[in-house]
Amino acid sequence: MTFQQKLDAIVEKNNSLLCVGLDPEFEKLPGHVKNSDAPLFTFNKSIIDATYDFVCAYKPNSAFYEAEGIEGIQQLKQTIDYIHTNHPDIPVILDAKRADIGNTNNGYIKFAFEYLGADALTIQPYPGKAALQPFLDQKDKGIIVWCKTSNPGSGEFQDMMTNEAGQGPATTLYEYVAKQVVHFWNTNNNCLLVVGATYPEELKKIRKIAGDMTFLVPGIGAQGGDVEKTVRAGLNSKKAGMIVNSSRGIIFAEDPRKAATDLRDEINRYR
Ligand code: OMP
Repeated sequence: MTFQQKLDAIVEKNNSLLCVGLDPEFEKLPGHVKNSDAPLFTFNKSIIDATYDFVCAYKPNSAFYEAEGIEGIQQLKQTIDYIHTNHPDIPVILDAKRADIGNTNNGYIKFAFEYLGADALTIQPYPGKAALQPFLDQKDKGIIVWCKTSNPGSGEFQDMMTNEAGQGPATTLYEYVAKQVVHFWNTNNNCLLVVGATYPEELKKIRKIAGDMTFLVPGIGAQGGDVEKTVRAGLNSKKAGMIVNSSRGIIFAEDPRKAATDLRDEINRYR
């Protein structure tokens, strides 16, 4: 089963485009959790147990686990194993934003897919298709390419005008990335694009380029993205095609189950 097939099935089953980001920043964990044997995993387990019937994916961001050294990595694996064992129909996106020269990428692939068992991985486009081919060759995995990111300074490079290497009219770099991925990188039908919820106008433009391709859309919740504008701008022709991520807005809410239900339902209102 491919990542997209797994995603489509759970979107339907849970009637959800919501992805909960498992970003357990140690300093923010409740005191009793901090003192437990495996604090990151203990915290994640409580979030997963509270939200599994309202999500279409979980997205652990590797940074919060790497920060805790070897024990953090072990708990990242424990978290992914827990999801696969207890909720095998929910895909796990490893958010690690990898990319390097060709053979080095094989190390990232082994870590993300063989060791951790992730279903999808975020990557950077900067090295170009030829270098990133080892990722693109992972037919059953989701390869999620950074296109227009949610951060306030994302325009520094991404909004630069380019003339597509002299081949066409000037366009922004993020649109060029979208076109390359859609037309040349996606030969295995396993590519997705990252588009920040904080840029609904750009999201609309990228949707026009990308047809029905699925987008990972972070920036709802703590980063202030507008749910209605985001959903209306990003849906594909099947009223889906988005994995809408919220991390801090759900996991550090007073009642994560209610926060997840409310956001799932709010997203569905605009579908
Ligand atoms: P919250 O702001 O807490 O909802 O977390 C957002 C998550 O999505 C973090 O793990 C970010 O690293 C990630 N993210 C963005 O916030 N913006 C982007 O443009 C891309 C990502 C990502 O690739 O997931």
